[in-house]
Amino acid sequence: MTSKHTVLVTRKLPKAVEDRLKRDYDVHLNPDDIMYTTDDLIKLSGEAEAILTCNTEHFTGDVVLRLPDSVKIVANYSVGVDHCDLESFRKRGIIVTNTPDVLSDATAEIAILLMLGAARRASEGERMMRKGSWNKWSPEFMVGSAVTGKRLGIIGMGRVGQIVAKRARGFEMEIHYCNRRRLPEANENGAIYHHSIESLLPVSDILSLNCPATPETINLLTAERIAMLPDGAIVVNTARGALIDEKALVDALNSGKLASAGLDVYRNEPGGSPTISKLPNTFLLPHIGSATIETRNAMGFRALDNLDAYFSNRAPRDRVA
Ligand code: 8YV
Repeated sequence: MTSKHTVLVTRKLPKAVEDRLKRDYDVHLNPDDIMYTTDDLIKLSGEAEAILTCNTEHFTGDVVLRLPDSVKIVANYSVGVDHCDLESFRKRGIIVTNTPDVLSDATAEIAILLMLGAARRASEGERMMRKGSWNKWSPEFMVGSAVTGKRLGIIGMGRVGQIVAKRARGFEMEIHYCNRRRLPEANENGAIYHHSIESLLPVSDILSLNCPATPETINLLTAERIAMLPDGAIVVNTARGALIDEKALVDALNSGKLASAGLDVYRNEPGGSPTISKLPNTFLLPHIGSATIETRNAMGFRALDNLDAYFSNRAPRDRVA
């Protein structure tokens, strides 16, 4: 009988994923979902050959250097890999994988929810009902703006961006996008390509951020760029908080330059921004883009497929380093 390969799992995962892990690996699970410090992580990595991690663990250059030599592969339970210093992994010859595709639909659903919630002032209305403070109606009461027929600007037309566009077409939105590369015409489905963010912004009644956080995209939405959006525009972010200058966003929401913002991601996670949370014209969620049981299972299975491939001498399909 061949002995099983050893895997350290940093967070508690859905049962179906943990069952498969237990069946196929000698696995160190985290049933109490303890948040490991870097020292814990290094110590627990012990003799592990693989680590299955979430984006809550930060693999900085220093952490990667300290990983034991036994670790050959880090399989992320996430599509984003901005918590991993990929160059340091490459230098150490440790393989890194992610989980693309399987969370695109779930994240696009949340982008649409944020658009609708921000445009139709859903958060204000919901809070009013819960507080029992709805005591009047007038023609101008709780008036928001329509989503139907508006121009949607998408920054990052990858897997998620393309599904957001597809769903938005159901609201007869005119789709504009900016991406490193133009999509093949057949995949554009009428979406209008912009070479630059500066060209995209003035036609974005609603702006959706759908690109990864990389050195090129961090802080991409600055005060100067927000000023280029149409007055009363709406900003939606399901990608990463680091894409937005949060102070500039708050200023624009306070001045009325932006009508509202729908956010699922923040610079500070978990927690978010107390300043943003105080603004009435925001619709806020706690980073739940991929939080459906179907998706969270699929993410785990995809991470496991990558480990299975590595340990049977096949190339993991989602290798990023
Ligand atoms: C996950 C995400 O919740 O996959 C990603 O990049 O941002 C999220 O949807 C998280 O990363 C899980 O590790």
